[in-house]
Amino acid sequence: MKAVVALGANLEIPEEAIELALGLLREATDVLGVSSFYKTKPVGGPPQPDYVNAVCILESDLPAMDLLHVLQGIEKSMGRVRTEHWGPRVIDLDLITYGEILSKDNELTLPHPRAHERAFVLQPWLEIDPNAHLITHGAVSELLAHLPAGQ
Ligand code: A4P
Ligand code: MG
Repeated sequence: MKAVVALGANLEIPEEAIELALGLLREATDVLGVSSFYKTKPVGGPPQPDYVNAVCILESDLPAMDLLHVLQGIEKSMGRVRTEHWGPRVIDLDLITYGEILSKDNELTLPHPRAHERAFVLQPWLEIDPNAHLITHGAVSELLAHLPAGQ
């Protein structure tokens, strides 16, 4: 099944953190495509450095929860320490969609509950899949066109 994974980093050298996370993802799954890296202003949270964001599309046979655990394992191996909600991070890996799975579980909500309102996810996703759509909210191109500034 195809998964869309969003990567974000805003500590140390963010581009290197994203490259490293992509390398680790390639060891665990079949990465089909990677967007450019986007420099973005932080959305929410405390004052913090700008982010680098990217999106990749991968193919995996893992059950959804196992794929989430792969992402969390990579975060952990890269030294992610969870302190403040929406605070700065060495690396953040979010599962945006996985096939057509719908889940309202707090541990794994699919599609990701905030993806539809975040330019730093939608823009790189659209770059690598012009037909991208969110089963809950529709075409990514439309969502992006109607986002308020600063998201
Ligand atoms: N969780 C539930 N669903 C998912 C999912 N689809 N993918 C749970 C990943 N995790 C999911 O995540 C908190 C909990 O969400 C986990 O226990 C997991 O089981 P976290 O990564 O520990 O915490 P977080 O990232 O601080 O929270 P969250 O809610 O993922 O934050 P967001 O919404 O991802 O926002 N600004 C810019 N420019 N770029 C960014 O990348 N990122 C954030 C984080 C804020 N502002 C940003 C950026
Ligand atoms: Mg996260």
